Amino acid sequence: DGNKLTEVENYISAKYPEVENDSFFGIAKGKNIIMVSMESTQSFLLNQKINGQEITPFLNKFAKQSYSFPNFYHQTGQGKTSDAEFLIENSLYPLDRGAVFFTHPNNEYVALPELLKPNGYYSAVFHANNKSFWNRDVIYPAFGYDRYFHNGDYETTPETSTQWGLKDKEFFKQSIPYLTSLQQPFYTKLITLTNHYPFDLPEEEQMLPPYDSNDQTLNRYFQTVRYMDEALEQFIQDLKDAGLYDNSVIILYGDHYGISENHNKAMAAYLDKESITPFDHIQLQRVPLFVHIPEKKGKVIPTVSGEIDVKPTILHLLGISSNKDFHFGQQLFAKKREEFIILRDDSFITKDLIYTKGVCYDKKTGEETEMGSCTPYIHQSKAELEYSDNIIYSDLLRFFPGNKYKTGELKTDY
Ligand code: GP9
Ligand code: MN
Repeated sequence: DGNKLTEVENYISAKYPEVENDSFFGIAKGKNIIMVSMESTQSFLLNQKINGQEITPFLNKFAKQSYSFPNFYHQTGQGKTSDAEFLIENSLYPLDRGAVFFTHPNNEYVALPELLKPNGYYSAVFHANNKSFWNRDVIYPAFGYDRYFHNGDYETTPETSTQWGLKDKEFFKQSIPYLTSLQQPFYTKLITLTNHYPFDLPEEEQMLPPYDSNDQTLNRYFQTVRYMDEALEQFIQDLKDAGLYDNSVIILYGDHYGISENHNKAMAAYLDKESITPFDHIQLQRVPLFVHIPEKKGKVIPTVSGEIDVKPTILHLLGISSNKDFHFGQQLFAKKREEFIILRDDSFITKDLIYTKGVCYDKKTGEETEMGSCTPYIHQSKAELEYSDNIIYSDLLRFFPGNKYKTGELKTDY
């Protein structure tokens, strides 16, 4: 079985033969990592107005001070938020059905919290919902998390919560004292909740004039997105006040779409299109990714990228060599990236092509193009997803030499 892992490793090194030592390697060595999972946040919201008002004024500002990736795609399946976490911390694909958080929590993983341990990093995750939601309390120890702050650690009243748990403003506020008390350097992840379907928010907390379409879901979505935007603004200010802003890399990412295909009619009207084609649908799967690095001005990096790329990127910034790691993604600052992102439903995106539902599209025009251009990528995406699935189904990372800890050894009492 160890041979099966070697086969995957050979595939990966053939895919990215270039070992690059660009100027970003180690640029944030020893800094804290503060990552925020932005619930259901899609890129189409950025730099847009409704009724003359910006939807995400803070994110738009923050993007300009960060490295931002306008062609970053979510790659999640039915495991939604948990799939995004899985992709980002393991650089493996989630499964094509079910949630890997539930089906394979006892596997050996080489996840970020565990990888950073030998470099002195303490790790913690913050999420004000039941600790067992998505089986998080069972799988986080396998990722190497030292501490999981869950709803038992937060004070919640009916006024400060929605059906999903604590509202984001209160969540961030109560997280700050925990965050400041952690041993540094730390690796942390905060998971927001308010911008979750059905996007409920009391009227007095709605800060945008109501959007007026006949799709109430879309109308409410704009309100909860703006609420999250304000919560993030306050959080970043609190990080500055706590002295954490200047010694932390801050990473904000959208976990997956918020507006499903059931709302294509309203989305088409909003985007001023006749309809949402399968091509448009794929382009709507872009979610924000902002990476703020202390003392760096940042810039827009349009490379085609996805959640699978975040783990190698973090290791790269911290100056940790990639041969200690196992990942399918490619770090985002590489000059020669292979622009090829595979979605969990077999769709893929390259620099020039989009393939979905059996049709090959020219990315520039959105028109159908001859299948021949897509064929080699179709084969490769099938193979790559299968390699990743095999790793999960056969628990192949048991054989990875860089795997320092057995899952059982990492068990922490939360
Ligand atoms: C639940 C939250 C939302 O704890 O992470 O999960 P989702 O439904 O978006 O996967
Ligand atoms: Mn989610």
